[in-house]
Amino acid sequence: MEDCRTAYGDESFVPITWYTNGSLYFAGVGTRMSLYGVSGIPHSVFDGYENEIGGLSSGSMFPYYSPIVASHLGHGSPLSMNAVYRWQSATSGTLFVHIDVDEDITATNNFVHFVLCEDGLGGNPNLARAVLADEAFTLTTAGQSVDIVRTFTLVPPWNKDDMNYVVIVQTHDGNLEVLQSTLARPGQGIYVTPNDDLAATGDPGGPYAPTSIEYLMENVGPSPVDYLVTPSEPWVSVTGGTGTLPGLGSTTVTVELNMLAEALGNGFHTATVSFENTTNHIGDESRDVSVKIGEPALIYSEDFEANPFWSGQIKWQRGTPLGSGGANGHPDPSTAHSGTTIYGYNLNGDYENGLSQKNLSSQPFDCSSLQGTTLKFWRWLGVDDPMFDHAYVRASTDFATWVTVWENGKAVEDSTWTQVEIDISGVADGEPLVYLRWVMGDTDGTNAFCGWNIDDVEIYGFTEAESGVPDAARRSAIVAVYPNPFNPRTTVAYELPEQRHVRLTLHDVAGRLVSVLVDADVTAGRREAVWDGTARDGTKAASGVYFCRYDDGVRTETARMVLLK
Ligand SMILES: [Ca+2]
Ligand SMILES: [Ca+2]
Ligand SMILES: [Ca+2]
Repeated sequence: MEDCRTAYGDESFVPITWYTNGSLYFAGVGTRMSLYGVSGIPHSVFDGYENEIGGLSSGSMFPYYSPIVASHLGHGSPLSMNAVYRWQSATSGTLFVHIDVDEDITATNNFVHFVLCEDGLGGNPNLARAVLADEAFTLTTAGQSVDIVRTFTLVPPWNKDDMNYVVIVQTHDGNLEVLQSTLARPGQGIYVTPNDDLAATGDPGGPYAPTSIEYLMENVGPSPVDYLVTPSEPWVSVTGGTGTLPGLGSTTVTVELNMLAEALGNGFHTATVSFENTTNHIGDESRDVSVKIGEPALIYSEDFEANPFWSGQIKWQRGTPLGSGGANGHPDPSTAHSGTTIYGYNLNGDYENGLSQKNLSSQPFDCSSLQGTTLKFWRWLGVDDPMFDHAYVRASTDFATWVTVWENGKAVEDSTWTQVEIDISGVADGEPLVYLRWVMGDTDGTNAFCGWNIDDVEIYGFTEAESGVPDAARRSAIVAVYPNPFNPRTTVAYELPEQRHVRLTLHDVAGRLVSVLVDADVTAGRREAVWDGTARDGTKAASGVYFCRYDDGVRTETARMVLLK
């Protein structure tokens, strides 16, 4: 962790000072406060602790507080922070703040503060003009991150050229430690909203829903940038994906599934769309596109007729239900849902009063290739209102942290086997180890019910779809496209092991046929086809992304190519 004091020297630290009253009051901080940062250095301007202090550098309190500040400057910060601002108009702007947690945070009751400061105000450096609405900062674990946005307006006579935008993360408990602060720098590059991906579902052959999503791409800096938005798969189209954005300009980009998506097979298909700032790549980002086609497949089923070696605490038992209990609600079932065997909490009657949570834990399920993972099972449950007694279903990927995926929202009094379906995709999708747990309890001191009985546990999911091409045939048919990007001429090299009828076609991002390069019987070996940038109708093709599709009846393959004029 860098020590700013060592890195920049004491003389680099300038006070950011504000007299807090009225709108400038920080709850829990007091009435006067100042901070020290490195003038003009946008990142990690404050690398250390800061306590509540007061006074200008020329003020009477400064000699007293300055050594306190200096003594704290060597502490490392658990956060790194990056803030930019941009203008929507002459006087209104937006702050974009990204905070990464680098080390676990023990400080509590933390907030992000946004302070608008002005140099030269009353002859002082960095005096605060205004404080924007605080944001509770709840992250505590290394690896977490958050994005925060604030809009602000300058009020006359504030001097725009002298304004500084300061972001501070501070605990309101204990020593009022400042965890990190930074100066926002002027925005640059592109910024894409919303953060959402296009996640579609549908039947084989379509239609799918949703089929498109609209993004706003903004140039948050003052200089023009060129941009290029490209999908990774030919079944995704981009409209408005290439051009130049003037300074502070914006454009709408539509990403949609095209007709090629209708040919996708059952399963889960993924693609990415990259938003590229081709001028300087500041702000490059991407969004995912996915299509779930058909019904999720049954991946695992457990009927408990053979011992699955699940682990049950206390009265969790695998065996034949006996139809016992039912002091409240209904008794346990007298027959299994399938075969003769189930898992139940106390196969011979009701749960205990005053019970702490008792678990039935499954063996791990491998869901690493699944999306949209769903748990289904048959339940015969008796449990009182959750004001008194509890039943849960939980899932975990490490057998340590458990996520509750179901709990009794009211009393449950099953008198028949009932199938339950629970979406566990948020926990299970893509995870190699997924544990399930049925929990009986807590229960209060009176009124016992028959408790959990479960049978025929099933896990469903969408599996990542194969291309439909056998592995042996998946070796690259298109060897190279060169040059790429190109203008206007490029060569597609391909290879085939035996004579076949080859169709080599060019499509635009909407899947429309632009040109046919090859449609002929071709002998074995490496071959080349040249495209001179002319479309079928004789016009010159526009700048943008094209897909070259190779099909020899055995193999199909698609390569991406970019025409840049
Ligand atoms: Ca069974
Ligand atoms: Ca009870
Ligand atoms: Ca029971």
